[in-house]
Amino acid sequence: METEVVSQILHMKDPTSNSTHKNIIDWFLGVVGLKPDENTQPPITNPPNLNCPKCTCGLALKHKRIVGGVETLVNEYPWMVALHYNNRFFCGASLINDKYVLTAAHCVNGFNKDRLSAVFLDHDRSNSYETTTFTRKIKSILRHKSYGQGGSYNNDIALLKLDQAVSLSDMTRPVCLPPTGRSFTGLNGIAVGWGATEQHGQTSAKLREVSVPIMSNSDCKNTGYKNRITDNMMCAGFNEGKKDSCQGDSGGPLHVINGNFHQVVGIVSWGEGCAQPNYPGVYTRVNRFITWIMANTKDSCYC
Ligand code: 4AZ
Repeated sequence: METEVVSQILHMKDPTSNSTHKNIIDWFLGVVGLKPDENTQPPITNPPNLNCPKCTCGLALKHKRIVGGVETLVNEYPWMVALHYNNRFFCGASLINDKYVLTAAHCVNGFNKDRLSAVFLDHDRSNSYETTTFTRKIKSILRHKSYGQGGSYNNDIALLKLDQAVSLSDMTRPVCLPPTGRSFTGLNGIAVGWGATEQHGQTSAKLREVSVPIMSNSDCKNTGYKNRITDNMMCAGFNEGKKDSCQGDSGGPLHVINGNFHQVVGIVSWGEGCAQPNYPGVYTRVNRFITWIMANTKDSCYC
């Protein structure tokens, strides 16, 4: 959907602006999606009138290091949000700044915002004593206006504005947004969610994660999906299936780790069943929407 480069907003260095040998190699590796980890995130300029505190995005609580995945550590992903409707869990979401969570448009299609809530710091949803969660109501739902146009699940992205900002800390911090222009092909994606651990199974009580390789879109169009894959989507998974996100993981993040920083490169969106051979998981390609995200979250503090 979006192609505009927002390096001004994200203060990204233009990799072609310096002609040293190293920069050309870095640029080439970046273009083919193999750029080595960097330990820095580009600084973001927040509106001066907001008095935004200094903060850091994307740091997992403990950096060590669904179908076929493993349980996460308790509160390992401080941006992970459980969306509830009528007090019942139904989708994932990611905190991206102090006032907005990012999720899938299909998660909030036709929903009444007054029945929605965003639950922070949960891990085992069946145990209300394990962690101290907190909840925000939703002030507004912004579904991408082109959701579903040009292909089903195309532009499957939405922003939920929280009724009250969250105070950012080590326990609650936003995930980093990915830079524009990169494909992430060949990198490992980590999907996180409370979704079903098998096709047609129940959602998981405990938060889980699964590592799945990100495919090129041309490879993904050679799977069973053929031309159902648009440029606004990203596929991740194995040809033989086995590991995947699943029903209930929708709206949650697919991360790439850049140094110590987690970037939300995808949003769990759709798939033909779960972990089926020749049908990888399909994710919203977040870096196609950076301009849209920044334009619609101007009243918030980024890290
Ligand atoms: C779902 O129904 C769903 N295998 C989410 C993700 C995937 C399939 C289905 C990906 O919410």
